[in-house]
Amino acid sequence: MEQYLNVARYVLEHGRRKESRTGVDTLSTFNYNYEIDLRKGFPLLTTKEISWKNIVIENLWFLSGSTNIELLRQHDCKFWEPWADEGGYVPSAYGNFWRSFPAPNGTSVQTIDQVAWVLDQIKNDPMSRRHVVSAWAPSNAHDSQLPPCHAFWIINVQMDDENNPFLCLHLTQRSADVALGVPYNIAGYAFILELFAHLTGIQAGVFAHTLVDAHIYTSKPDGSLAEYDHVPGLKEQLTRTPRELPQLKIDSSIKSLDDIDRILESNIDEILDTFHLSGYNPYQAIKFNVAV
Ligand code: UFP
Repeated sequence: MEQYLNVARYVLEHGRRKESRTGVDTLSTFNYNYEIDLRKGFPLLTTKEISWKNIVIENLWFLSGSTNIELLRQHDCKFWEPWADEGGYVPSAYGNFWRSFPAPNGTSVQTIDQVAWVLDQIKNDPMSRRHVVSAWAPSNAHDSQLPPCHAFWIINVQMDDENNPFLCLHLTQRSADVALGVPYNIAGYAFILELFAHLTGIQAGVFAHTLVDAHIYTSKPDGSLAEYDHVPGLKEQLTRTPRELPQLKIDSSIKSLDDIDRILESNIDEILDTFHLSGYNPYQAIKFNVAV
């Protein structure tokens, strides 16, 4: 996927050193945008191996609306371990905001299911420009340990040359760790877009990504914290030529959001049969340490 390598190349070239919350410095740039056309294949990075299982499990977990990482633990997905309390609870889990955003006092409902609403709107009023999902709740974000990074997304229907509709998704990501987070964020939202296309019967089209602060973690000028330096691994990745993208096929048994909850009860083989990825032939993984 050239688009990803271009982000990495751009931030390596133009990023300016900035201190970060984690104590590890970054090379940082502002406002990088790109698009990926899902009609050309599923954008799972081929220039290093990415765990498809983790992508599927994390995103199904988001869609389930859960705030407890028990399900991730069952499937050995460790993304949320640093952010969970002893009972496995995470207060900014995306799913809670997607599926049960707190409604203001005095409204007729207590919480708002943004995902169900958007799916319904796409079916009933596809050309609407209001298919928005926000995970940013100031009341939570202002004292959360990890407020949402991929905070705001919009589904939009466009028409192709034959006048057939196709479904697009634009994601605004406030903070983007190019080496570690971004490949998962691309694949995660491509997965959501493919799933929404499947559920609404409109072909999946373009995923567009705005990275507000795109950064690469790096060692201090004196060479310390070198274990968090992502520059060498990214340079290694830039020597690799992207391979053909894999294809995703979602099983016809997935017809509604309820089917997501049902499939999450199944074993991992059944889940990966239902969200079947074929033709994935990546280069070997590259180890990057997370700056927590
Ligand atoms: N980060 C991502 N993608 C994610 C996620 C986190 O890139 O999906 F959850 C990175 C961005 C940043 C850090 O390096 O995690 C969050 O730190 P902060 O809240 O200080 O921006």
